[in-house]
Amino acid sequence: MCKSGLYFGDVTGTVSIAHRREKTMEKPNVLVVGFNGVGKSTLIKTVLGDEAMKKPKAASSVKHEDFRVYENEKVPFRLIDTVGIEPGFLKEQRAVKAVRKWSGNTLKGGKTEHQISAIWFCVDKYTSKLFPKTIDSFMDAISLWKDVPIVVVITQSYEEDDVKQTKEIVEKAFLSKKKYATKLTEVVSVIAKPKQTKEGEMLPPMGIPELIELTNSLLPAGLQASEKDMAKYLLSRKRAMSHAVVSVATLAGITAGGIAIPAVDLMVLKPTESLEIESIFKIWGIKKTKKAKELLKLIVDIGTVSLTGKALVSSLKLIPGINLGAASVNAIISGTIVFALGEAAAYVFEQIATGKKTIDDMEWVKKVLQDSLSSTVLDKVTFAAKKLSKNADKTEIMDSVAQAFAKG
Ligand SMILES: Nc1nc2c(ncn2[C@@H]2O[C@H](COP(=O)(O)OP(=O)(O)OP(=O)(O)O)[C@@H](O)[C@H]2O)c(=O)[nH]1
Ligand SMILES: [Mg+2]
Repeated sequence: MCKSGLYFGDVTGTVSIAHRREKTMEKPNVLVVGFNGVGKSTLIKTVLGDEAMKKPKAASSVKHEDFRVYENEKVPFRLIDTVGIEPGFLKEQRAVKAVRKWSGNTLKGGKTEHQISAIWFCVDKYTSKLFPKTIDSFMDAISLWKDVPIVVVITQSYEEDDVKQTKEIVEKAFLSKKKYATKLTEVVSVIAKPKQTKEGEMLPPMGIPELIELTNSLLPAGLQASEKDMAKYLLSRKRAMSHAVVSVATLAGITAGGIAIPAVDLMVLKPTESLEIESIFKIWGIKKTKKAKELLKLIVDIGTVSLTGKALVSSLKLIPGINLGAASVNAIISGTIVFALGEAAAYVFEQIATGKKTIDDMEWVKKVLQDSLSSTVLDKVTFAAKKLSKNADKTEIMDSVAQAFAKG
């Protein structure tokens, strides 16, 4: 089996309970609301995956420019993405009104397919300041759904202090009235997409598996996914999040290494690789013990010593049909190594997190890393180099590297 194939797409071969159930019972819906630009759509994409975003389920009989319903077969709930509030609050009311109509119409007919089972209220550190002023109007808008639990999702939770402050503001607003307080189920914080700060720090996605599990636990008992199905799905999400980190790091590697010198010194990639490995490690939730720190160090060290830019450049020169400048060649090599290392690390962390391997088995770790770096890297570099045109920019280089790995 091709190792890189493990990291693309979802867990296959599972006929999930969610899927089987779908034929007989409609899935509950989770309404996602919040101010303009807080990250609702980004969050939904991370929870359900890219594929689900391509085909929103049509909301029949009402205008649905105001909201979209997304689902994927493995998640036991649908997510309703609304258009966020702009100053003045009118738009939000319109979106929620439209959902209310969609939901209410079928309820009257005795059907439950458009029931709302939970609400995610998204805020970020900026918009939380407006929250105390708008909570009445928001609670009024959702008043149709009386006993529906509300989960406040603090989006783009990069700084601990900001999260704490946001949480306090939100909780205070909910506690201001008893009927609001009883609805607030939990305040969770998430990062839906990796972010690289100006200081070069990398912030990996976080809180997503927890939010999915929490929401599952809020669904009516008969509609919840089983623990086993849930665990499988969360695994696939962690892979997707690791992959997102690998992409961001690869682009950083392409930038750092893409310089016009005869052969890139791969040591320039070390800071990027360290951040990449550390970020992926966080996604997998392995305890940061002394042993784990050794593991991280080992991975980064192997990443920087198993290959040399010089050897790769010379091998590439022997292959006919490649006519690229030095900067492009170095960029491809750098990107490929950061990519390969990240994917291999994600594989290692997954094996450890799922108990298939122990953190003590450093020999195995070395072997996995050396295998993915030594034999395959030249193949991938060659593949990517052949695809590129002479004046390719960073994004094109990134795409060609990603394609080299996607081909298996
Ligand atoms: N790096 C990073 N960027 C994010 C995250 N969440 C949102 N963004 C960015 O913030 C911007 C707004 O995000 P959207 O998901 O479109 O926000 P929205 O709430 O759907 O906005 P409206 O649909 O206009 O109400 C986009 O550029 C996103 O890429 C995150 O967790 N990490
Ligand atoms: Mg949106």
